[in-house]
Amino acid sequence: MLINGPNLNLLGTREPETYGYETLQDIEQQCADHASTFGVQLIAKQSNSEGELINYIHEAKHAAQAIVINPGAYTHTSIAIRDALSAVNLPVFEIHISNVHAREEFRHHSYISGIAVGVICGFGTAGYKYAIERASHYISES
Ligand code: CA2
Repeated sequence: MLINGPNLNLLGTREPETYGYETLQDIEQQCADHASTFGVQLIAKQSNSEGELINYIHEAKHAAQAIVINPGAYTHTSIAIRDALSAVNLPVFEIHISNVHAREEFRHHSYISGIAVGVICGFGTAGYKYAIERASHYISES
């Protein structure tokens, strides 16, 4: 399951210097195509609401074998999303479009990284495909 958090529905419409020109729909389609080359089916979700993101994570417990997540700004604030990810006990692949470590200090800490298999950040929207690839390999190896 690919989960995108708040404001990522705006991709491709604003701040292209930071977040690129691709829309979320473009990214979800590319990820679905890429996953299918590994024989993996993608379920893509996005929400601007913390509770809804947590519901998607709960849903993943029975519907998915791995979670690729860009939690947006909740990365830096949400113990609730971290707890939900820990609770479902699925491998988590954290992705950020921008290099959060080269930005404001409040973006340097992630509540998610400590429970993630790995973190991809700073490679623009191309990072999503790599996250899907790693998650697909993880699924086929386990
Ligand atoms: O770099 C990333 O992927 C982030 O997760 C994006 C979040 C930010 O709060 C994190 O620190 C890093 C923000 C997403 C905002 O998305 C927008 C997309 C287009 C236009 C405006 C915002």
